[in-house]
Amino acid sequence: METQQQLDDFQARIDAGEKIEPKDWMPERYREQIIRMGSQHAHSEIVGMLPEGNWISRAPSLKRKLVLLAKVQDEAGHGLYLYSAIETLGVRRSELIDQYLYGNAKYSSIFNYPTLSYADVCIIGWLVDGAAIVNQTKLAHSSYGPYARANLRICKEESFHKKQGYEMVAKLAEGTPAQRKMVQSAVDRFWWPTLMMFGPNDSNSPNSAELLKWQVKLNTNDELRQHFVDRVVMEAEAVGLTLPDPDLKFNDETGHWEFGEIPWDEFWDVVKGNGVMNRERMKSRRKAHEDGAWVREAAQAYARKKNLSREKAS
Ligand code: BYC
Repeated sequence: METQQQLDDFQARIDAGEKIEPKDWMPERYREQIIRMGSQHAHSEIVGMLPEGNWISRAPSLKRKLVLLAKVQDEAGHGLYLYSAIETLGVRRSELIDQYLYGNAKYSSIFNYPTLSYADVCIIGWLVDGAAIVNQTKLAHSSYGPYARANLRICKEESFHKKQGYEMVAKLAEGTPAQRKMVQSAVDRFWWPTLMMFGPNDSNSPNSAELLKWQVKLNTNDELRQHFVDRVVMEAEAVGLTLPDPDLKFNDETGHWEFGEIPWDEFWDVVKGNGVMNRERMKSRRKAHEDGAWVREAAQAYARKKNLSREKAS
């Protein structure tokens, strides 16, 4: 039973800006929310390797191939930092992975869109990593210590991804007419799905109130989305690309860029599993997991053997 005094003391720690660490007392609901959101974040990093991984063998030069390989590998690392952070709450990684591969855990909607050209990979670096940084820079100040620290580390790598993505976009935008057409088409296809990454509007976000009260999230979905749009409009202008929104206009009074209505029906359709690539992505991840079963078994057997010999020696 959680007493009112325990809940009040916990809230006072949060309000004072203290970090909550794994062995500290916490409400069960706080623990559940960190596990839900943090594990979804981890799954997103892992599934997020697929759209870009699709282009590793077809990158246009050795340099671009090395850059892409390193980036995709970084995303795997981000997933592992996050799983480790969430495991501190007493849940096993295998349980989290089962919920994602065979249960109903979610992952970011953005990774259910196909990468049709190499320019899509460049746009993922610029827009998708760019959106992820806006979100994760704030999550690096989240109240749960291990999750905040994982995000801090992720942000350092993610900002490098965004810069290299933008550099590739700029190169294509100043290239041949065919290259310009290819990169503009990628912007057109990825713009709205990128804005959806920030989640539903605040009025339709059931988890936000609790997460904000406990400072797991420091900003609402709409605040972060606006921050991202304000940054990206200038970046698009600088490389001569058009954002596919006729309603985009600067509001002198608010100092922000106003944008059109996000296609929410499409968002919920993708979240429910009906996006163009949902089934394909899950099929690939399940196959990779099942094909890797022998590696996990061998690693566990090795660890058991090592522990036994250590016990005998002591
Ligand atoms: N996609 O109450 P709400 C990367 C779900 S990867 C799917 O607002 P919350 C990268 C939401 O889960 C990093 N589902 O939720 C990798 C909830 O459902 P449940 C990606 C979504 O948690 C490779 C319901 O809708 N970043 O950077 O307050 C290559 C209601 O939503 C989405 C993260 O994962 C969505 N977009 O806020 C390149 C960030 N949005 O769970 C790059 C971590 C909402 O109640 N996560 N839903 O069944 C977050 O910041 C928050 O969870 C969200 C949602 C802002 C996404």
